[in-house]
Amino acid sequence: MKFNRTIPGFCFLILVFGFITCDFDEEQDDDAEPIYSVLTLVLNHSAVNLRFGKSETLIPELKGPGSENINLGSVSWATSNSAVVQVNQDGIITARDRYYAIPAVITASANGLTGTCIVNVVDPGVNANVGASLNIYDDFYSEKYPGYSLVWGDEFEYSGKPDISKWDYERGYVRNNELQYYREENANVSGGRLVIHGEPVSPQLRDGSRYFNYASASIHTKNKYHIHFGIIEIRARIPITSGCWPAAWTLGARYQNQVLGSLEWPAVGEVDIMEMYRSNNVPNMHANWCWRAPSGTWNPTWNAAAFPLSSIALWHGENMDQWAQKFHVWRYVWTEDWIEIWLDNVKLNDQDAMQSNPSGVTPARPFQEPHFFIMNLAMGSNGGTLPGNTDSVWPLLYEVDYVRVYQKN
Ligand SMILES: [Ca+2]
Repeated sequence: MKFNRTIPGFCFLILVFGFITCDFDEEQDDDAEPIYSVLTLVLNHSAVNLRFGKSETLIPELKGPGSENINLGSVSWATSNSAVVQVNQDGIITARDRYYAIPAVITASANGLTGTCIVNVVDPGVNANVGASLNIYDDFYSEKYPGYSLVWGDEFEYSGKPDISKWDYERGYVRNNELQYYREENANVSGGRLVIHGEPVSPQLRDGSRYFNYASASIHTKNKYHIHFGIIEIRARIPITSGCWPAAWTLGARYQNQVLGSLEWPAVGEVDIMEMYRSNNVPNMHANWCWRAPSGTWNPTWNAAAFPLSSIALWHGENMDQWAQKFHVWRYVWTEDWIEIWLDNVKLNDQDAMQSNPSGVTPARPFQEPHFFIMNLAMGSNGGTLPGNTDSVWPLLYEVDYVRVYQKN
């Protein structure tokens, strides 16, 4: 994402609620038969966990008053995401995406009625080693990671400015032709949260030859705390307004670091644990890694995943605005072998931790190196067009309840 990159032209579309069960049953038990007071179209499953490549038949049935006397008629089928789960006109669904998938919603329509089934694609063979060793799939909200201890973090249970023993600031203009001027006053701690607020400013702020109509903040841990394997948890509530670009991410600790020896992006490695911005005015959640491409000092190779926020909200049965009103947990699980990015209890993307840069480039393996952590609210650029200055949406708030880092004992 960062550094004027070109957005990768592909989006992995994805899943994984199924991992939270130990035996990976392919079907969930539906609830006991409810009483239907009105004519209703129901399917034989309201939710299915389906293994990659497998199929299941959905059977529609009318329920409710007089249903026994009504012919169902022809049924038309649709899937919310054909990249994840396909459905044919006989109601047979097939799981198509291997490792990840946002749950797909299958809809049957007949007689002016619709029935739905939520389908999660599961594949317990993929990355099961990580899940088994960390035991994190059984209870997502458990704060206990067997064999791990909390080693660093900020609960933001104080008031004032972010703790300077942990955080530093980016200032002024930094990158990507973004429209905001970064300054300390736009990052504050209150109510148990870090609050980064983005806002229009007048008169303009100036950094060299650049002038800025907006102000925001970016805080980071460079030379304060460097993460080297472990689990990062971030609980946050993010703005999704057009034009905003909230992010929680890492860079190799030697990035332009006068203390450790200055290396450049993307060779140092970048991890986008959380990034939300619009593509074609559709809000997308991104989960990415990048490192250096085979040629060109500044050229990245991306392992990128993007998800329409509307689909993510659907995991919770919500629309985007409802989703954005709540806090959510991003989790970065980084072992010496493998790395995963999770949002709530769904894996968004994963990466081989041994990934190499091209021969002769330092560092040889960017995800074997310590990284520092960054949280910022960018505006414009990839974020798209901002609302007018008099819009009631201001200020844009990026609120962080906590950041926690766990490491193996
Ligand atoms: Ca807190």
